[in-house]
Amino acid sequence: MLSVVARPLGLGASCCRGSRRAIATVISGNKASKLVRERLKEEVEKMKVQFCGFRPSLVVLQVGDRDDSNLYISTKLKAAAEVLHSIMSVNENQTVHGLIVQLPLDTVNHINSELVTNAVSPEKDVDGLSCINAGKLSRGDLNDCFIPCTPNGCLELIRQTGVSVAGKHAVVIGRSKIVGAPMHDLLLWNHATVTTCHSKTPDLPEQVGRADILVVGAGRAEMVRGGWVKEGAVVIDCGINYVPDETRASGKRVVGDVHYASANQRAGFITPVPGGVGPMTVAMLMENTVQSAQRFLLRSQSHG
Ligand code: NAP
Ligand code: LUD
Repeated sequence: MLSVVARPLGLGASCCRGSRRAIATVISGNKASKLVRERLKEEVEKMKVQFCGFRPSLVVLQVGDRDDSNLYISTKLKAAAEVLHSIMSVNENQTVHGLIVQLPLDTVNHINSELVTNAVSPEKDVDGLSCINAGKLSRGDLNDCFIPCTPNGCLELIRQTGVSVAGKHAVVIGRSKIVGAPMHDLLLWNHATVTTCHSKTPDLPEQVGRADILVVGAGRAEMVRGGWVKEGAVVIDCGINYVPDETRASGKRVVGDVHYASANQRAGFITPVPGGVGPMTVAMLMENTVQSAQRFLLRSQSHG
């Protein structure tokens, strides 16, 4: 499934140019996600020819009308029952292969997000957030589940460095259902030794200093300082934080959870924000949707 070929992107920061340290190799999520999308386009084209115009289909359900989501829906859903009803009807719709419920849910209506994500049929849960898919991932059944898109994209970016995961010490900051917890599982079952840190971890800089591979998903602007990072480490920054910036027309700019300017002096490889994990998340959502459509075709063939 993770078929973007891993290849070394060049020398890491562990190599010195004269007396000055080399700067980390930038792992481009923009480039890597483009490759994934190009490959998926070919696969979708093949399905279209082989199965009379068949197309993978994804539904993104938005609850409420948060202006930071890109999808606009005209009717505001007011109760969990309505949301669940919509999910059930998409679950039963044979022309749809993927369903995600955009998070966070509109807080005004206090809908239980656990209830909502678990209502999505596991075969269409291309976000990998239902307890069935999360349980399979935590037990190491990686080929029989949907892996959440952000951690899956992070692993793909790590693979692109050519640095092997097996036997490495990986540190994950964050334990959310969408980023930290599945990232921990994915690294573990790719045979890293994993430490997961969270808001009660008392010695974050020390833990970070032990990481050959560091994945950060804390939602804290530029929290991880360059000085904490182990020399030559692979640094993957999931953070998307908006900070005020008077020099921009928008009055703000996006930064990660890692202080990029200092961390790239010590890391071997580092993802930028923007243009790192974000575009890979979207590419992995497309990958999971195509995979779901392929599984759907296999099931319908075996049922005659
Ligand atoms: P979340 O649900 O708020 O979880 C944040 C996690 O970080 C929690 O486990 C929290 O610990 C931990 N944390 C918070 N402050 C910390 C600190 N000072 N030290 C150590 N750990 C700390 O957030 P999320 O949904 O996982 O998202 C994390 C970040 O990734 C956000 O910036 C989000 O925008 C971004 N994100 C990006 C993508 C993408 O595609 N690029 C996708 C999803 C999310 P506790 O558990 O103890 O509270
Ligand atoms: N809900 C997600 N909510 C928010 N950034 C994403 C995301 C792409 N159910 C569900 O897609 O997986 C999800 N499933 N999430 N997120 C965040 C989270 C969800 C965030 C950023 C991007 C997906 C992205 O493409 C660009 C980048 O990093 O280059 C642009 C960033 C910018 O604002 O400039």
